[in-house]
Amino acid sequence: MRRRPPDSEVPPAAALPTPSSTRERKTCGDPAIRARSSPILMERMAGGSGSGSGSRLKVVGQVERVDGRTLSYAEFVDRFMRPNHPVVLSGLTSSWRSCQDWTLAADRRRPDLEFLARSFPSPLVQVADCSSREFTDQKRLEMSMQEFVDHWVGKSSNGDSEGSLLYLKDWHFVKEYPVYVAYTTPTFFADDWLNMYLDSHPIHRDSDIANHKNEINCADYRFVYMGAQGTWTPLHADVFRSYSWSANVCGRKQWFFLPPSQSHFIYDRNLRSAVYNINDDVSEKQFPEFNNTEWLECIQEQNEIIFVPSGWHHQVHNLEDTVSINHNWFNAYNLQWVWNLLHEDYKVAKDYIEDIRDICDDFEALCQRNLAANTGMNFYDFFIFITRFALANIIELYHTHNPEETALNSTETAHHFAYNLMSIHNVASKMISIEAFSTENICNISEQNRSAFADIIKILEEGSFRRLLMALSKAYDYIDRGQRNCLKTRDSNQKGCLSMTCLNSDCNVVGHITSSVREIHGPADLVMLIDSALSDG
Ligand SMILES: O=C(O)CCC(=O)C(=O)O
Repeated sequence: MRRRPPDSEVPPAAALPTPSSTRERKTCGDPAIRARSSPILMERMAGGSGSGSGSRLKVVGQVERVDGRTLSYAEFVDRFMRPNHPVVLSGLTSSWRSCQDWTLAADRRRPDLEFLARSFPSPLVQVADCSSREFTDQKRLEMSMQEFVDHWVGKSSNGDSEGSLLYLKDWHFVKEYPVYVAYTTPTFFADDWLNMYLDSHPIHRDSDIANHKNEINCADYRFVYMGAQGTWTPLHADVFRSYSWSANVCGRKQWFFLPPSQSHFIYDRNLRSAVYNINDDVSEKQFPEFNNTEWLECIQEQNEIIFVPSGWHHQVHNLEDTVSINHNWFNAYNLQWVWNLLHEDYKVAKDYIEDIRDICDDFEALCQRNLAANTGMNFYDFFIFITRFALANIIELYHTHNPEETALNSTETAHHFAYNLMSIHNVASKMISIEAFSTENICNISEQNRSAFADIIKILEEGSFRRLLMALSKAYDYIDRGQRNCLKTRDSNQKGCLSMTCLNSDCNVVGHITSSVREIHGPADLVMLIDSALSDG
């Protein structure tokens, strides 16, 4: 999922209105579950607390289904990832351990809750109470895995949550149980810069932000969700405007999707709050344009995987007891979305405190602190992120241009790296004129931030950067092999001058990079570095 830091962690000066972009949950009222049928025009379920009545949810189509075994990576990019369109993929989970271990041998449609509680006894998991709204999300509780399962099977003696519909969300399963390989990420979703980065880097460098108790600092975006029939997730668009994919290990889900071109219809007049349950009787007075919305629907069956594109609002209902695995991620194809969201949220954060600018010692730093607290990342975090991906892609591109030095021997892979660099170039170009990157503000940024992007040679020598490079190289090797449907089992890291060895003295990649730019002082230098790398190619 897509958690942002809880509001309670936002420093008092940072208390912001909800930005016009949503990543948070919106929820309220009874979970309204529809049957499988999907008529073109569906009655909206009554029973919400709104004042309107008899309005309809207009479902104009179904999400396309494709057998994932017959789809190449290039086709997935061309048909779904680049055009930012949802799809349901089948046939990709047959070898997953979770599909065996986590379901009952006698009935694979049902979760083996005893096995899950016994094998993964997490002391603290996050659980949403689906019948209780708190601000823009469902109320969150923390409990042990055993308590959650006890509640599910009806053994709970806890008066508070008894009878409520509890939904385990955002369980960082891979981080907690790294040795147990529950699933393999399909190649379509392997170009995942967000999780690659978080596996070796903190998202914030600034000590006042990083030391702030913030789960996003030390987490990833790979989750397990578990909920009984009737649990649900309110209308939202995902954190950072990332993509997500979600696979049903068992159970079925109903999804409703709204394309980004219609996002503005779900907001109130002031663009402050958004509809949080499309099954409520949404107040026409409060949300006058909601009636214009046109939805795609999808019933996602067991073992199917859904691709959720960037910026599409969606609401999800578990039609049966369901266990699912889901990741959020971004890469070159949706990097612009992440930047646009940060920029929009930044403007809101800045406007909100504009009246105290004159009495602030460092107004920009306060804006950035608030942006990090509300959106989960600020401009400097993002700039450090793209700088490192630019360097990693330049190194990989260099090696694909020197095939005697590499195991990645594919023109297509070289195109990936060049495309990645162009995407970073586009975003960095937009950052050049931003106030946060003015000479004055760059001079004022913390030493932790500066040292994370300034000295190229130092970055190239860091263990964390080498791990990132290795992860990127592996991901493209995996995609490359998937693309060619090749069953070779070579270990790419033993061949050629790949990530772990590419900084050896006999490899000139460092000289190649630093011949044009030695230090990065802001987005303009990054653009110059990329220009130089692409022109060499
Ligand atoms: O499965 C759910 O309840 C929500 C999943 C979701 O919103 C997502 O994967 O983006």
